[in-house]
Amino acid sequence: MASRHLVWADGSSSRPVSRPNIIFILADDLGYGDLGCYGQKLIRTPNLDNMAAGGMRFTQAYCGTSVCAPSRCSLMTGLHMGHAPIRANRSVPPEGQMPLPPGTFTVPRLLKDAGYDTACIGKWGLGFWGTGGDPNKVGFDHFFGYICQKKAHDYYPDYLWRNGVKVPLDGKTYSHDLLTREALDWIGRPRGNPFFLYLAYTLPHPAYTIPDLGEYSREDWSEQEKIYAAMVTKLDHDVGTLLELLKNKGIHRDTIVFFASDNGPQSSKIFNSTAGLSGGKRGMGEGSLRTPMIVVWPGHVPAGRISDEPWAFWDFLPTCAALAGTRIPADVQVDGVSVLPCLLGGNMPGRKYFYWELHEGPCKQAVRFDHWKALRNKPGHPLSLFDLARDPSEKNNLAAKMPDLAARAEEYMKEARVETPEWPLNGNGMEGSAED
Ligand SMILES: [Ca+2]
Repeated sequence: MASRHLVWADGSSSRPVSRPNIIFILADDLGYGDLGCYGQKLIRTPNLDNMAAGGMRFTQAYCGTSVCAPSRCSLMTGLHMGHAPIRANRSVPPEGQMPLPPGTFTVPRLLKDAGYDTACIGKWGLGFWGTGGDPNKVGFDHFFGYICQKKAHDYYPDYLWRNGVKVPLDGKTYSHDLLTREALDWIGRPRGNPFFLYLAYTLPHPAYTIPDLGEYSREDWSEQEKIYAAMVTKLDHDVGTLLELLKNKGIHRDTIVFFASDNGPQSSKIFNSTAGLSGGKRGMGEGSLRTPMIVVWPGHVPAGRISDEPWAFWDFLPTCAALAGTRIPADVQVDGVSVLPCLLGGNMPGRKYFYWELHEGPCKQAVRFDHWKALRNKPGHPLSLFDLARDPSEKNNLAAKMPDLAARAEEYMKEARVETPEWPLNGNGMEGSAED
């Protein structure tokens, strides 16, 4: 780590921040309420609960939107759904999804240019090899996993990809285990630079399948419920393994680790996967958009702190810029702000609003400002307005009672978005094939 410099993080008081390694672990379709530390009673997640105890746990952190590709697009580009180039899941033959446009500025580009070693391991879904969204073109030195998110439904694939080369498999190996092995190997490589690992796990997204039900085999639940619980617990176990490796290598104090999910859960009623919040995958409710968010960095991020300050996936890019002591190029538009001051124990920077949309069927929109949340499931329909401070489950629509706030929300929804030929507000959103 000889090449590290000490830099001052934006907004930090007096402590210099050395350019840490950055790991973002992304779960797939994991609900806000699926972890013990977020109130889960049936599924056991001791490692993530410990992680939260050793760092910060956010109770109002948000995904980019409520399905895979656009949410990940927001995470990688620092853009919310009013500006993001990808605002729905769209398959593109022969394999993969609608690609990031050529030249899109991304987190791996930012960190690569700042001298980081960079890897994406897991599920990509932002463009096939050779397109503008080719992982190796957007700044990742190393890629291993599924280039196509649809292929990621298969946990026993015939192949995965490593840097544009097909890696044939026997079709009998649980792919999650390969992703974990690759991540541990890559972290363990000797290097002189800090590193960024985007570990985009596929658990607990369907297909529901797992080699071993483990501690849930005797539960009086449906087979699918037992598998779902075992998938979440397996994910938890391997997050624990990764954190243990950082400790064993003595680099845990030099590494900031984020854990989140890309969108709300698909079902799993017995588990109360949204912790009582409304909506799930593909919606605009708090249960659709809120993610568990845990951040650890021993000695820097306060241990055991729980924060109800909202922030969102599009803040990750500017936060990485602050962590790496680098600047976002002046010609790059970013919607997020660095949340590093808050992660270091200070205040969360203020902002006007958070904005989401989704183009699968008629365009859905949501906006949050202060503790107010407005959403609309179809263009032209009246919006609903909720007071999240009193009504986090979004049951009591106040739009008629509070027309001034509803009008403000309406104004923000207009202001936040740029109409493009790809993503017209009044389009049907179904051009190409929608998918998970
Ligand atoms: Ca997902």
